Amino acid sequence: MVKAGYDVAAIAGQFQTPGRFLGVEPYGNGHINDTFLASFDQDGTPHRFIHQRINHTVFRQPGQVMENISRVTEHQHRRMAAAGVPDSARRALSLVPTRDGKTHFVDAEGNTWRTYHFIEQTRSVDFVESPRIAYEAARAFGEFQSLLTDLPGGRLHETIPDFHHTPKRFQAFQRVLEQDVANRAATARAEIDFVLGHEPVTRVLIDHLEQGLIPERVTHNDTKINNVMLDSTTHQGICVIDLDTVMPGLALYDFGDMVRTSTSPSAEDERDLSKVCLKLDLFEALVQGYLESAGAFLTPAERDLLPFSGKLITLEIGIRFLTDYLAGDVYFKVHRPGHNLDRCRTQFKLVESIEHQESAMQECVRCFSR
Ligand code: ADP
Ligand code: GN1
Ligand code: MG
Repeated sequence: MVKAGYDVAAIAGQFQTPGRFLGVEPYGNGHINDTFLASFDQDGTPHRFIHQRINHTVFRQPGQVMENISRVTEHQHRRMAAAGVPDSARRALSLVPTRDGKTHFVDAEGNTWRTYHFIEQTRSVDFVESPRIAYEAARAFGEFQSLLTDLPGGRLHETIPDFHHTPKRFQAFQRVLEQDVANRAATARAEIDFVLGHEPVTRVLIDHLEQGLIPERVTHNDTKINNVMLDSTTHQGICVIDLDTVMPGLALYDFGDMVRTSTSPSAEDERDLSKVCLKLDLFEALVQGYLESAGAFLTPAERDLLPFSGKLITLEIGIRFLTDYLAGDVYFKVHRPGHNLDRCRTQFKLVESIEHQESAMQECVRCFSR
């Protein structure tokens, strides 16, 4: 069967999946990889798997990505087994090996494929529906970071160098603006000025890191709300997914991306900007969930910067969407003309909303730290 140009049925046959192949369909709303859901039947027992093609334009060394992921997921499972965590099979991703025991399969065109067990009875959401969901997502991401504080085996590979180096993202934006290859700068004047006016903000976390004021940790680096699976019945945050960017980083960029994607009750590409704003009750739930699982290892300096981190990463991702719009939509998947510009506008509206509420956010963090 051919889907989206790939013979995913043939790919599925390369992995140690049980029973008879029933079918496969494209799945999920990710901007980067190609994700498919495959169903199998083993003597009347259904089994489902996620097959993914790693975007090798974005991840130049897919083998290193897979090395990181297998180290991280094995460690999560080891830690949970040691602690006797119930239902642990659903609480971390598990790779399905290839028929010859490898973590991934490289097809004749050079595409790298991997397979995960499908996490059953869960769902992912593209924006938060209630403080409970914000709390659960943040608790799950904090738990993920916490489990990785003692990851053995040395530093993980940097799967995308300088991924959250905001000043370098700013410089990349300047280069693309100068070239204006798609001739779009004139259509985004206000957004361009917004970025230029925020240059000083871009340095703050990297300066703190370089001055030794905040530590490097093993972090997820893509903690948007649809990268955590929630239990369909209890709504509990069950499993953190999308581990391609797990690498050395700052806990604050992870918390910041939770703020970006879980404090406004609107989609990332919402065109009605009146719907886009930081809701303090969602922020409060996020802080509570995150500190519950990550509070034990965060330093006072990291705690102080939690509200700021939300502003910074929202600015950073907005800069990346704008950069991609100006470059002609070469990085993020787009589904309509101007999609990246719409996404950028949403981010900048949220940055402004955060700027209006930074002191209330600060007070909220203080409350939970007392
Ligand atoms: P991308 O890097 O493109 O964002 P993801 O790894 O986040 O890809 O997967 C896309 C979507 O597929 C997720 O938002 C989630 O809904 C679903 N998904 C991915 N892996 C699993 C899994 N193991 N079990 C259940 N759903 C999954
Ligand atoms: C991408 O893969 P996905 O859709 O979870 C991107 C993130 C951005 C996000 C914006 C490797 O994440 O950095 O924050 O889109 N991932 C990569 O929605 O660039
Ligand atoms: Mg994803």
